[in-house]
Amino acid sequence: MKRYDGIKNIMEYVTNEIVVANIGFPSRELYDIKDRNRNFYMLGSMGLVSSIGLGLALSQKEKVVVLDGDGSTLMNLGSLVTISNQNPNNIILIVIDNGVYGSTGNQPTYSQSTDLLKIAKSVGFKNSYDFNKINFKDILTKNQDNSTFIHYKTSPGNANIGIIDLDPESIKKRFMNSI
Ligand SMILES: Cc1ncc(C[n+]2csc(CCOP(=O)(O)OP(=O)(O)O)c2C)c(N)n1
Repeated sequence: MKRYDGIKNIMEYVTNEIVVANIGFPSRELYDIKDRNRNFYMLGSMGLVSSIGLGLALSQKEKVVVLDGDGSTLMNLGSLVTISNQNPNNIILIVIDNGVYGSTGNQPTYSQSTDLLKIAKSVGFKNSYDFNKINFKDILTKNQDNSTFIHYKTSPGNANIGIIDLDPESIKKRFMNSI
């Protein structure tokens, strides 16, 4: 199963939650699967989607689902430490781990030998799960006591889809107006 189907499985249960997606194909695939005002397509900063998600989670009450990549998570591992220590109970950080920098040509990342779920547990995430071993709908819809980290292993590969047909300013404006 590739990232596209992983995002589909996640979005099947998303209703009113905020969704923040990583740069490149994760954002493009989310746009193709379920575009909504409450999606923030992060177009620029690899590694920072979890930090943006944390800021949103801390500044308002709604649930924030973050779709990150393994390469980007590895680029900003410090963010995991910050999130687990701030511990807002309304963030669900999902790392879609395809083992490669998929958006730039499938170069392998160190997630092939470094276990991101173990890292999340070891920096203090009390709720840290393998997507395939949980009922995601339950995690998403029930109130949690702590921040949630979900590791979602997929195969490499990008969907054959178009680009996001919105300019960055519109993405930001409609997102801000929706929350
Ligand atoms: C600081 C920085 N370095 C490099 C890039 C170029 N870049 C954009 S997406 C990407 C790959 C992201 O890989 P990953 O986080 O594993 O997600 P995937 O595309 O595999 O879903 C790279 C290298 C960038 N945008 N920012």
